Amino acid sequence: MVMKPMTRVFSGIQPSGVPTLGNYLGAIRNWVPMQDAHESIFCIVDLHAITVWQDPKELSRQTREMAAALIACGLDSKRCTLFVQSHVPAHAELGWIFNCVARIGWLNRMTQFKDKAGKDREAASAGLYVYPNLMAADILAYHATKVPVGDDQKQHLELANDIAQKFNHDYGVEFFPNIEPLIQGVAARVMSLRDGTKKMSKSDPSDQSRINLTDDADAIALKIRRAKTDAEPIPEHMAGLEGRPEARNLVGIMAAITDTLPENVLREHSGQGFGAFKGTLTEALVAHLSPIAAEMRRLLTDPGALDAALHLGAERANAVAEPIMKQAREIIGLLPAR
Ligand code: AQP
Repeated sequence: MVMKPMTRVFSGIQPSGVPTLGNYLGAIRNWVPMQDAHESIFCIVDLHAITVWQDPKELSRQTREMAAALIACGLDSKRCTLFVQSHVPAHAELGWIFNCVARIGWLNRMTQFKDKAGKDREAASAGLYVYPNLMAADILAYHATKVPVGDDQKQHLELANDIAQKFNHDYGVEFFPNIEPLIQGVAARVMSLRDGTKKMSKSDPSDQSRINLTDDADAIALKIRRAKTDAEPIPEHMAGLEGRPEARNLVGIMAAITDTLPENVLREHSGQGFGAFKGTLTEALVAHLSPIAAEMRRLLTDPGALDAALHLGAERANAVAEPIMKQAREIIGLLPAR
């Protein structure tokens, strides 16, 4: 038997809609090779999703759909621990403990809350405000030390480390480890097809703004055809994409989906108009994503099997988290339950 190195990786994704090409290129695709390089824990973070309103029927459907998407993309419940956040009580419990450790001043500095709460901050849920505390708990309940994150999540990881250090300091222990971001190669940040300055999001009200992993070839073709661009042709060099966020985005998607650098895409297509380029991009996307969508459809015909895989994942996750929680309760002085 091959012994895995001890590094424990944790990452999560919200079941707040159908996973998008952005989720795929920016996160899920990078998780697949981690399964063999690390002890990997991947979580469908439904408790995070409800920090904004989720229709109850849709939430449970989307949670299963997310599980199907992750498995269809290559996560294998034999090589990683894949489960739903609310199935493992440690997340909510440690999240509460961290609500009592984190300082309000720290949370006030979180830019994602400001972005997500928008102008009417008073009307945002308290859950959205303490979201980073729950995220810290997600990771630290497993003593995970590596977290694959995009740039937008770095601030939350720093906060998680502040929480871990304050906990250790206040209770005079060396209990929670330091977390390090796991920086991926070329970080793919996929932007909206309707506005190249906004990231592609599964909860964007416009379905035309994103490619869903469930989209068929016709839907992909239509969305790419309608994607915003400009009248200029594909430039020769990256400098020619300055001030052209939509053009840059389509070139970036082409590079990511064909596993090359944007510079190579420009070399191959420079001088071409976006009409022709969009045709080639559609072909590349359909070739890459169709097998994933087909596998998702197949997996979703057997919800019982998906639920069983998630149940097994939750048992495995709980087996790691519960001993850590037991020690955490002792450190804090919570009276053990009989
Ligand atoms: N557009 C994107 N480009 C690259 N990576 C992305 N991720 C999300 N959007 C893009 C990455 O996907 C992982 C899971 O994200 P999440 O579900 O936890 O939350 P999110 O980042 O807020 O993603 P969405 O799709 O925008 O969800 P909603 O609409 O619910 O807010 C993360 O690693 C993230 O970086």
